[in-house]
Amino acid sequence: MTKRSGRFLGLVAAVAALGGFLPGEVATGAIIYSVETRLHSESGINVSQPIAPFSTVPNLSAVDYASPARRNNVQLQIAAGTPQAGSGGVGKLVDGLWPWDGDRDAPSQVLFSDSGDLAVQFDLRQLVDIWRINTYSRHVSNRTPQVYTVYGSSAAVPPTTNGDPTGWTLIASVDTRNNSPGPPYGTTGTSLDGIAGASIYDDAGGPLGQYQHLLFVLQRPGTYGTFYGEIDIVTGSHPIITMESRYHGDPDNVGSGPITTNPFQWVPTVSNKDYADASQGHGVTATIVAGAKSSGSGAPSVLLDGQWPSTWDSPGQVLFDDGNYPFRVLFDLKDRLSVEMINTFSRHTQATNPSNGARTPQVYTLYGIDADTPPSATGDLIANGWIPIAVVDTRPYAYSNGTGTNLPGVAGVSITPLDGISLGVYRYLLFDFQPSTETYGTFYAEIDIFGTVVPEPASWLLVLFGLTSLGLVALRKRICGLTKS
Ligand SMILES: [Ca+2]
Ligand SMILES: [Ca+2]
Ligand SMILES: [Ca+2]
Repeated sequence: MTKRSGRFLGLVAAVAALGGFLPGEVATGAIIYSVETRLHSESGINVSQPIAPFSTVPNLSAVDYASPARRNNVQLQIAAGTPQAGSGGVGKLVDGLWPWDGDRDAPSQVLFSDSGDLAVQFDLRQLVDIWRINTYSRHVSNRTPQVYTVYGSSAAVPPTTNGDPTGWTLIASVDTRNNSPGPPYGTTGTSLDGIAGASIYDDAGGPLGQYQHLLFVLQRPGTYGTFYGEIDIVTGSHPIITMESRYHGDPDNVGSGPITTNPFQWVPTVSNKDYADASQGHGVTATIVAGAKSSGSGAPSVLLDGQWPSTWDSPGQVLFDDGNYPFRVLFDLKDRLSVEMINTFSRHTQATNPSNGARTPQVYTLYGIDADTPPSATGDLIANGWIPIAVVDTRPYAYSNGTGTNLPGVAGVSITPLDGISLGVYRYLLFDFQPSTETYGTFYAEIDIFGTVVPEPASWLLVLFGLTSLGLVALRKRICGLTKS
């Protein structure tokens, strides 16, 4: 089945689903949602920014379509209801942060109302294929459950601006109180303290629909308003980040010498066939633009040589930095690339002391820009104009017997788009590497960048102009021919 027909069937299914599906019901080709609630008392949850709190709901994102850092100019407004005194503003729904002000009860970091329903409207500024809508809440006791309905409009001007759903298209109704698909979800009813996530999607795999406006009618589950911390609007270019770690010894048995077969189960191994690889001759360069590599480290070109380091401790064959943070590496792709996949690899020796284990985990944020000249790579990258693509942290994805930051071995990360087509068009990519502990830098072995060159917008215009000119010439010839005959 082609992508196009799959998408069409998905839309048909979505339309059919609007007729009478029960919220949360699992059915083929329907718009459904998954929900998870986790207690603050569980391990790993009672922290400021839970890294991977859910198994079926993605963690909240700072790189979704609605994030201001993506520069899509999405506008939010309260359409109906009144936020509670002490509540944060609508901007808290798109700041990419879990609510936290040093406490699990952070009213200024969320949007809520105790006096009635709240209607929040998003103007996406253009028609957008929406693949997922994810919502997040957090409270210390009884303000965690989410009960809401979300509607969409594909019109340039929305049907209403006062929270009335008349004329809007129903997308889904969510109630996290009764749709927790597995343990642990705390107590029943409205006493679900902790954090909750809901993810709305079309289980046929395509977009939920194409909309310019979204209307969320947020209901109070009981006496108290829910503490909404984030709403993510996810499009097809959104990154899916697959992370894996393997150990040099049992049970993973990667070994201490050359790596000749793929050590991973889901991530591809190091490639010399990617667009950026030196062997491909595209002239892609990697340059340290902030910080400095350690004296024993190899040059940034080791990231483009298509090779794993030959042993488990080959500092000259990897790029690393101990303590010169920020440590940032700029890739000049020398062309506008529709980026289809980015894979990053690291390797370090056995765990004879904790520092060794700290050099395999990968912690970085990846940025990009589609411009002839890159913005400044020092200071605040988002303020400079860089667009965040992905936030990576492999530490929670340990191999079977790894713990904490002591994870020696190999780590692989694969960043692919949700729609399987493109992460976006970029001329430059910027890796902002962070240490996995305070002191020791990761041994980066390779960065593979797969993609397809796309023409400058200006050359498209030239091509179109050229075709138009040819068309005019042909037309004139025909007219001339007609007048002559
Ligand atoms: Ca977000
Ligand atoms: Ca937030
Ligand atoms: Ca490569």
